[in-house]
Amino acid sequence: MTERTLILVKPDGYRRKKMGEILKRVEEKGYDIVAADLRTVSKELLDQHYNELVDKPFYPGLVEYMTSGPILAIVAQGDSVVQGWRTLLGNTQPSKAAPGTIRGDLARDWPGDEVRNIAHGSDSVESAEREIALWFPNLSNN
Ligand code: DAT
Ligand code: MG
Repeated sequence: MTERTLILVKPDGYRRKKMGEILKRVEEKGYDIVAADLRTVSKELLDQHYNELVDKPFYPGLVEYMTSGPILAIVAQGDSVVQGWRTLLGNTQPSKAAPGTIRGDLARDWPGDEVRNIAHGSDSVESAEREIALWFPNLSNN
C-alpha cells in the first residue's frame, strides 16, 4: 500500500556530509521524495515530535543533539515505505544496527555520548501522518 513517512537527516548527518548518501538510499529503494527542506528546529517542535519521550532521562541530551545543527526533513512516499524505511535505518543504537543498514554503516556509538543515529523514520502510518502534519503543515494530504 502506498504510504508516506517522515525522514530526518539529523545534525550529525549534515555535519558529516551524509545527506547525499542517505538521499541515495531513499531513491535506490524506489521511494518518491514529496518534500524536502533543510532547517534548524526549536525545542518546541521537538517536544511535539518526541511527545512520548519528553519525560525520559535522555531527553535533554536528545534536544541538545537535535538542535546542534541543520536537519534535512523529507517526506517520502512508496509501497510500505514506513516499515521499509525503518528496515533500511536499522536498530536505534548504531552498535546494534546490522551492516548494510544506514545506522549500521554510517553511524557510530561514541563513548559518553547520547545516541547519535544520523537519521529518523516514523514508526507507524499513524505516527507518520502526525509527524508530517507537524513538520510540513502546508503539505496537502493528496
Ligand atoms: P528510533 O529513532 O529508532 O525510532 P526512538 O523513537 O525510541 O528510536 O527514540 C528516538 C530517539 O531518541 C532515538 O533516535 C535516539 C534517542 N534515544 C532513544 N533511546 C535512547 C536511549 N536509551 N538513550 C539515549 N538516547 C536515546
Ligand atoms: Mg521513533
